[in-house]
Formats: sequence, C-alpha cells, structure tokens
Amino acid sequence: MIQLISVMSELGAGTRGSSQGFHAINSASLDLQKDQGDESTKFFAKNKVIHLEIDHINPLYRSEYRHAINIDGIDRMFQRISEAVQHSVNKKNIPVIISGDHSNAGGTLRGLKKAYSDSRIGVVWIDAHADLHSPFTTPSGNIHGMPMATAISEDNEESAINDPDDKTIDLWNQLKGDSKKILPEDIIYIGLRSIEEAESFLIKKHNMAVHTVKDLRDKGVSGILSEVRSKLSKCDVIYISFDVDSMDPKVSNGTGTPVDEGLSENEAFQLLRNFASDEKVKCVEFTEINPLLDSIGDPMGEVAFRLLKETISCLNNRCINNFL
Ligand SMILES: [Mn+2]
Repeated sequence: MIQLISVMSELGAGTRGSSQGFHAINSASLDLQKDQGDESTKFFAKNKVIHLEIDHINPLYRSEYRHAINIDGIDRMFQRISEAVQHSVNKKNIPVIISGDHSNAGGTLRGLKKAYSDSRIGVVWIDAHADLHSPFTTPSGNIHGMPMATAISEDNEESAINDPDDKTIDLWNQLKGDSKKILPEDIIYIGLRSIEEAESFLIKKHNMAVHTVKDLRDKGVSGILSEVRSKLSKCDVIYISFDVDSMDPKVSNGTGTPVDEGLSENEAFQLLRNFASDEKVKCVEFTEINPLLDSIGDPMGEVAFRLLKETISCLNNRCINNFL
C-alpha cells in the first residue's frame, strides 16, 4: 500500500507557509478531480492511499540557535518522522511524504536507514539547492539548507564561516545520528543551480553526481535516467526527494526559495513517473510547497497535485518496467 505521510513542520524554513503545503495539494485535488467529472472527489481515498498526519510543533519554537535555527524542535521532528517512516516500511508500505520544508527529509532518511539497515540506500535529490550546509557554513541558519549534510554526516569545517556554540554542536551531532551514513557517491542531484561555495567544496570533495537543468536538456530525461541507473546500480533501495523549487518559478512560484531557469512541469513529470515506476524506489517526498507565497488561486498546489497523482499511480502500478 501507499502510505501518504503529511509532515507540516516548517521549522527549517526562513519563511512561514510551507506548513500549508498539504492543504494546498488537498484542495487542488478536490477541485481538479471535480473538473474532470470524477464522481469521487477524493483521489487519495480512491487510490486506497492511507493517510497519516504527523503532529508538528511549529507554534512552539523560535529558538536562539542562530546558526541552526529551531534545531531543538527539528531534532524532535526528526524523531517523529523517522519512527513513522520506519513503521510504515516495516508494514510493507511505500511511504510518500508531503513535508513542509526540506529539513524534514533528514528525518525521512533517518527512518529509511533504520528500516533498511542491511541495504545500501541511494538518494535522488531533485532540487535547485544542494542542501549541504552545516551550522559551521550556513549563511542563514535555516536548517532546510542542511538535510543532505545530516545524511552524509558532514560538518564541512574546512569551509567554516561560523563558530557555533557547544549546545548547537551537541544538537547538530544528535541530528546527524549515529546510525549508518548515506554514501556521498550514492547521492544524485537533479536540477541543481543555486550552490554556495561551501557546498561546491563538498560536491568536489566527494565527487558527487550533479545533473543541471542544462544537462537534462542536452541529454534528455532518458539520458539522465540511464546515468542515474548506472550510478546507483549498487544500491538496493532508492529514495526520491522532490523539492518543488527544482522547477522554474513560472511553474513553481509558491515556494520559499525559487530560482530561475528550472525544470518545466513536464520534465518533472517525466522524471517522477520514471522513478516511481522502478521497483527499487521505496519512498518519495514532495516538499517546500508554500501557498502563502503563491499567486492567486492555488497554482502551486495544482502542479504538485498533478505530479503527486502520477507518482502515486506509477508507484501503485509500477508503470514502466524496471527502467532504472
Ligand atoms: Mn531543498
């Protein structure tokens, strides 16, 4: 079964509103299904998607950790998310997570690492940003720029611009966790186009795979997919993390940190349906949908819903046989 897990925590973002992401998708689903004359206006119910909502603690937190804002609350969220994801996988479900900001993906990965403790886990990070900062390197202090660093357990002190206090460092070490790490060579970036120096340093240091939007246009979606396939051939399990800011702001205005020259909706659609069709893909996350920053109507919710719908259908049917 597909288990839809909504995690409306926005503690890691610099702007409020991604906590409304699931509601934006849900209301788009009601409207779009109605427009298509579908008798059931509830796509999720119709596709036998079980929904689990994880309680957030957004109102409680405004913490003083300036190089890792709200890190104490985010640590609590990581725990909740990882338990839910681990439980979902143990029940033989495929978790599809709709999260507020991208910091939550660190909790998802912690859960996957526990649930698949004997497996090698590959990560496809579809995003305008590398999210590889640490409290030592972050210019903003926002933890949604750090989840990949928690996954590979990188402080990147070589690129330090901050001097975080001991309490921040303790919490950061806790956030990274003591379970096994994701190997940097098992991470693939797609759509990356806004990278800061400290992140570039790590990408070079670990020789991480990056596919820019231009690469995708040059090689085509199928060219990128075959490179991903060979790069992740040794992984048993693949996690797809889809930040809507990977898409162009023309499509994806309702998000915290839009960046020009992004993927088109169709390119995102082709990527997601191919990934979701592969048996190795055991978890997909949609994140950073922020209707408070959107234009009138709910265009971001509608785009995200169309992509989510195709992703869920392909996960259910594994539409394209063993592409990866
Ligand atoms: Mn991101």
